[in-house]
Amino acid sequence: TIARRATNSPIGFCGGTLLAPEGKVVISAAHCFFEDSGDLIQPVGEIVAAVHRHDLTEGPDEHECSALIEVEEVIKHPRYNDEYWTDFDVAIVKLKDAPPCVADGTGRTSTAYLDPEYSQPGAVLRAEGWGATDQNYRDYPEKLHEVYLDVMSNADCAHLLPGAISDNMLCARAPGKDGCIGDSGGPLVYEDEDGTTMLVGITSWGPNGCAIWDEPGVWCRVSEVVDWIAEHVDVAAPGSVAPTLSKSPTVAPSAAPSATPTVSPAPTYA
Ligand code: 4AZ
Repeated sequence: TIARRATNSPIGFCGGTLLAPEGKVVISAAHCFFEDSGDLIQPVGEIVAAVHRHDLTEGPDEHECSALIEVEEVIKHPRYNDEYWTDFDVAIVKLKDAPPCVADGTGRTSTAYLDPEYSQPGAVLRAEGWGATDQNYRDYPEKLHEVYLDVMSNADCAHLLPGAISDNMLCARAPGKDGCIGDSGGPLVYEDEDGTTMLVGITSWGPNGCAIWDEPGVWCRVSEVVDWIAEHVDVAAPGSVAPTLSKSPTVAPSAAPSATPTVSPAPTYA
């Protein structure tokens, strides 16, 4: 979760996704950090990323994989709010340090790769966050929540939300499930055949409340902003970073290299 340092509040104001493989970059939503005018809402020095923290009631250093990491720089998409309100709602959040359980190579803190492909209607994707769980934005969970949502076609979505849906957005819905206030910036993901987590959407906005069937939630479509992200940070493809395997048959590794992506209780996002 991404939080304000000054308030020392355990509640973050937005979600984000640690970018694989290093996890030193968080992909989040531009509107989490920038006014519509493009000015920063608050100085970068006042923003921290709380990583591997599923339960917000626990301290930020609850266990060896959790940490509060300072933010070095936040970059918004140059076309944020370009043609439509909340168009290109993506920000690159550079962290000063890599999260401990990514940096140590154990992969206990999960990261995601950017999905370069246009996600088709019918795909089922997972949204995660600590956003409101009620229609009145009063109830916020202590633990990370997840829901599975069906991707809609942009044409169907534009029919429901006329004049609001650009090609850089993706709509998804499921009965009684949605992203909501507080989930912004967080992930819309799936796991590929290898178990690699792929980021398809960035939680962005909704028309009027949450989980209203005819008013789907809207995500920034990652495939449309991959090239821009790659201009600023290293964007690896899954498998492009070869695991370091010992070639020596005489030394047994203390722990066998495993295809299992994580031993942590659940996928972890900033
Ligand atoms: C928000 O403001 C927000 N119903 C995120 C998602 C949705 C609505 C609002 C989708 O963080």
